Amino acid sequence: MKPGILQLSPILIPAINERLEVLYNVHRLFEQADKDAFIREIGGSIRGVISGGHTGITNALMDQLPNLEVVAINGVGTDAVDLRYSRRRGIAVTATFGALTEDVADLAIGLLIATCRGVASGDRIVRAGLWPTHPHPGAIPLSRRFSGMRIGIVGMGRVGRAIATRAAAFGCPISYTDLHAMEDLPYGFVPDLRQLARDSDALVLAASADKAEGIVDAAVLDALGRHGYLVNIARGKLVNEADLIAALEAGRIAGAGLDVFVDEPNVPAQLLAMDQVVLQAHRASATIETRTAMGKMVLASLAQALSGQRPEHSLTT
Ligand code: 8YV
Repeated sequence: MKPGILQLSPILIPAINERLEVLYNVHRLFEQADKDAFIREIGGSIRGVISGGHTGITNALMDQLPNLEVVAINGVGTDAVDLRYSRRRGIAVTATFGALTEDVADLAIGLLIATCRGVASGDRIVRAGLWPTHPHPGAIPLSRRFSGMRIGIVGMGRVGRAIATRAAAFGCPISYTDLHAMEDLPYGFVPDLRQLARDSDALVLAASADKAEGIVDAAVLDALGRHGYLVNIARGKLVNEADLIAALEAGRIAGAGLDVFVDEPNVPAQLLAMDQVVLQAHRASATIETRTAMGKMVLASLAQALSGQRPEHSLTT
């Protein structure tokens, strides 16, 4: 009999789904109307789970899967899976490290340029037929230059480093903060986040959310200042969203490019109404290339764990 796999969120690459179907008895929880009844029915047969990065899996659900051997996270964030609990139960938790670095860094740069150059607001002006009314009020305001901007990166992991490489090619001086300075990097290390914000024209969040909730608060935003931009391609909860909204509303920062939010997929109404904010639906890793690479890593992790090997990218076993 094929091992039972519980899939918690969709995978949009047909070839990956086909391969999963060939190898496993795949149960798609997101397609079920009565999820509790479904888990009661098939929970005992589940040996592997595929979860999203930011959606993860609760301990309550893992409790209902007594034969669970592996949680393969289709992403790099491990903040939504309790690693300590998984370790205690001997469950391997794997992630797709390295697979999404380039695309996430690309979108960070895209959001930086879109935000400071007013790409989305410019698009809205053209679509609304306001271009011919220029220079009347409501027409096209000047934007800000990206090349040469001082960029402060929060979190110098794989993604942070890839953002730095790209921004450096635009002539941007780079500084960063992390738990410690990294000797192999040519960029300035600023231990204090508020100081980093003060020294930067744009702050880019690329940190893991573990133990870092709400680190970007009113004080950090005020340090960034009224000409400063915030870009977040990491986790919404790194930012105190109420403080961010207040700072944007009052013009205490210039704008924000956001791919992630505290309560996805719900985006605060105030942000939706702001012209100086560029919004994305948590899709920095959502390219065919990256999602294919991620899917292949998920397949490899499941195969390794369910054949009794230690998965190459396990964090817990
Ligand atoms: C994905 C992510 O959107 O890697 C992560 O942690 O948040 C994103 O890459 C998500 O994991 C898709 O399942």
